[in-house]
Amino acid sequence: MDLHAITAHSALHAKPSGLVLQYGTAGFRTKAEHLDHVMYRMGLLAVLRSKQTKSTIGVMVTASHNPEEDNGVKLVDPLGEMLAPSWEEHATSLANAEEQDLPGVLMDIIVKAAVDLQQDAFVVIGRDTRLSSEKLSQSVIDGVTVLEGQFHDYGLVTTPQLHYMVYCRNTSGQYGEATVEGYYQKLSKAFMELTKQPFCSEEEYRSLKVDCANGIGALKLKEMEHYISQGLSVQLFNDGTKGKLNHLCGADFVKSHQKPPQGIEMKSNERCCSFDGDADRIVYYYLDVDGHFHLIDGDKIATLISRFLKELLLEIGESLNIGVVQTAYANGSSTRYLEEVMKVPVYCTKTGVKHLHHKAQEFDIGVYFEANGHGTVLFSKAAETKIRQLAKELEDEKRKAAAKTLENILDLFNQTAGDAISDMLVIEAILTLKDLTIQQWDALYTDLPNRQLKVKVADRQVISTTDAERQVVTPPGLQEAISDLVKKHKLSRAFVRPSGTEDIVRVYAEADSQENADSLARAVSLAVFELAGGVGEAPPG
Ligand code: G16
Repeated sequence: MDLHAITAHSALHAKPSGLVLQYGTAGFRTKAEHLDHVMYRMGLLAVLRSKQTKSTIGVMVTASHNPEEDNGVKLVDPLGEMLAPSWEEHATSLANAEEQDLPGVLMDIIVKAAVDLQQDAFVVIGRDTRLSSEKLSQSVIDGVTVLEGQFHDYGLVTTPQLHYMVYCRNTSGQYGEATVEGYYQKLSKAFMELTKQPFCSEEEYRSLKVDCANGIGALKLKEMEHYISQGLSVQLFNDGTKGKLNHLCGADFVKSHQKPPQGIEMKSNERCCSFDGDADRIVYYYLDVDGHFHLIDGDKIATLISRFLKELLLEIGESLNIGVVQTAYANGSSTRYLEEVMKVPVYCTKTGVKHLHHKAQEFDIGVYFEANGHGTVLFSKAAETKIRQLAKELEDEKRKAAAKTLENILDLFNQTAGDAISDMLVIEAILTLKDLTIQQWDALYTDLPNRQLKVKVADRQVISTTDAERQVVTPPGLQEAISDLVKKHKLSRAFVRPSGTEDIVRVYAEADSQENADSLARAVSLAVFELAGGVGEAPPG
């Protein structure tokens, strides 16, 4: 390891003195102009992680749902999952080391993590469509090469595509071929198998309107379109040709504002969906005949999928256990429906797919979705083997067909991370197979009215939480204030937490009517502003 070269190159990616950043919910995120040093250093760190795990590691340059001016970076671990928590700490200390301390901090990580420097390293890199992403990914490459790591730059890919590449490479292609083409082929093969099955109804030609948030999802869906066109016709909106990334469109906008994105033409009862900026989230929606907007979020996606999987298992006559993982944002009605009607166990974790993913690994089939549309389904190795065996060996034709369907669903999910394209195809396949309209899906249960707001405070870290973020610990008095406000409404619930991707505090409230949910959210926002050091104009209480 050439410490001299490391410091010399670091000077070209100098850290703004005093700047402190945290590896947050999904890596580092802030204004793009503050991230050059972080990118270089994450290149260095990826090489160390690769040497330590003797595996390919991924580095994705994206700020996903954040505004165009932001950017970010996250590391992808060997099985395509998020970086291990102990390495998040290394990432934070490396990103925050002042220039002169960089060699020392690097050596410290090497010793603590027992990295064998003689080992080879391989890093794969991807980026989203932000203007800043290309230059920042060059800085990652600089970090990788100065530590003599080898790399492959996939260029423009969705975040879940990069996760997929990492997993493919570390399983010697068993999970799929580690190319964008291989990704399209794997998914489209499973999708076409599912939608051509003889027990599909003679449905009208299936078409779907997709809002691509003016992001990478548009490019990739265009590339994929012809692979799936026999089963699904997609019409793309906000494809990046004119609008701004995530601006008044995309899954995060639609979910948090509970209204359609700009730039999409919606007729009543048409199925529409939105991706987010790096295509790892998806939400569905439609307008009813009276012009009312209906949002079908991650909770309802999880419900549709778990119901379908349960029914399939029943048909096959196999008792694999299914668990559903949600966060505090899950609508109370969804949790009740899953537990009481569907009788599936539901668990709540902290926000961030890394937490949900981890919990979902405890089941034969772990379904996890955040309400914002970020999620997937994990099948344990044993469950996968069993399903493939049943699909091959069952003699009863009906049971065998159900097992084959389950096998294709398993192949259609991106099991490394939430993936808007993969989730969309799973949902479309389920709706086709069950002959369900979007209205019938929506009618599974009725969401409790809810509202999400953001509050700006001087330092969002003054808020700490417990109980999967449902209770505030600090600052003193805030939880009591929230609990008192919640008591004023029926069927109500509220919580606050510091965002791990934006410099704000998030407020969530639900209640028996939209008016009450709105008024509770506003009152809680005011309490946050007053007790947690709000800045700027106070929110209307
Ligand atoms: C990221 C995470 C999600 C999380 C979201 C919001 O999404 O991957 O798990 O729900 O941020 O996090 P927070 O509330 O902490 O800001 P994305 O799509 O932006 O990568």
